[in-house]
Amino acid sequence: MEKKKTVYSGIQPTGCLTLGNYIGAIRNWLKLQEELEEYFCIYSIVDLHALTTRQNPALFRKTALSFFAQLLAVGLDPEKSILYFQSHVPQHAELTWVLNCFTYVGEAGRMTQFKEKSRKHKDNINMGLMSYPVLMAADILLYQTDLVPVGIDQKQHLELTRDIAMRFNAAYSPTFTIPQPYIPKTGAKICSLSDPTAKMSKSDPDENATISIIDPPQAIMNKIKRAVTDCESVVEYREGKHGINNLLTIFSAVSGRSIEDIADEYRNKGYAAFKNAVGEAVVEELRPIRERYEKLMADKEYLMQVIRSGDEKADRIARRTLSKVYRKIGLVER
Ligand code: ATP
Ligand code: LTN
Repeated sequence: MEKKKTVYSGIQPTGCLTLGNYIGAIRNWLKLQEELEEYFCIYSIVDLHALTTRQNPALFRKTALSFFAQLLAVGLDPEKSILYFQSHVPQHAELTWVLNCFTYVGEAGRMTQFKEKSRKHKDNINMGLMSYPVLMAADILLYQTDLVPVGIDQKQHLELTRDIAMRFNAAYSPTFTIPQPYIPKTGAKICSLSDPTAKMSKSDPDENATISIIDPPQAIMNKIKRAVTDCESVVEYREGKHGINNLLTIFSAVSGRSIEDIADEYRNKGYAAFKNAVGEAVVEELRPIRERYEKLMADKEYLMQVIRSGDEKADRIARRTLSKVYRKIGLVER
């Protein structure tokens, strides 16, 4: 039998998981997790990455724990996958330092995300922002990862990871597995409800723009009712109808029905009836998730136990890779 492929991905614990994260990323994580014969999945809450922007400590701590519960609630299973906090495995920060020494300033400075974030946060262009993709490389390489499920926006970071890994392997001897991106063809992009030309993003300060997977049913219905559309009244998927296209995409993703099928049913029923149906479909998809989430949050002891167990499993693998790296570069054994 062929060796299982190691799958690794991470998500920053900022805000709540949105419908966009869920449809575009996490459902894909779940699919991979279920293919136990083929894949061994490791998913990380990358809290160190979130430090590149200033966080309120009390809120950050609370959000990160809630985030962990949300990931369990959507179906990530600690019996099947490793689920852990990046900051609890110190090897991430340690390997980042070594890999920083194998990354050129020019390369890091060319990253699109770095350039965009520098433009957006002119008052806080910190070293962490520049080293962000190197920490991501450390995440991936510590676990000898084969496949990295990410959105297209992270592809450039993955290419940098591969370059760093190949550079290291060439300078010493094969140490790191060279990872491949795994970008799902079908992963729909969900847009903001307030500005359907922009993507739905969990750090968006406009509450009406995003649906969190733990929003109460009434809030979901209201947000969808208020979603920005156009001034026509025909429900169809067409160039320029960003708001309606987005709602059709959401409806299709949560119901499993095709966009054409939905458009056929609602074409001439008016936007109000259509929005109502979208809202109900989203509420039904998210209801069991929210119920599981509430149960989990009421049992902190269980949560902490699951976290510790994930941390330990991750630590064991990370430790092996880091000691190999330290040996190869010639650090004195301790
Ligand atoms: P932030 O606002 O903190 O940047 P985000 O909501 O944009 O967060 P990320 O943490 O950047 O999300 O991404 C987590 C995962 O969710 C990635 O794999 C990304 O491709 C996916 N994702 C994020 N937003 C969307 C969206 N609107 N539609 C589909 N997938 C998305
Ligand atoms: N940078 C990624 C999150 C991330 C990640 C990773 C993804 C951090 N480390 C390792 C895959 C593998 C993002 O912004 N989506």
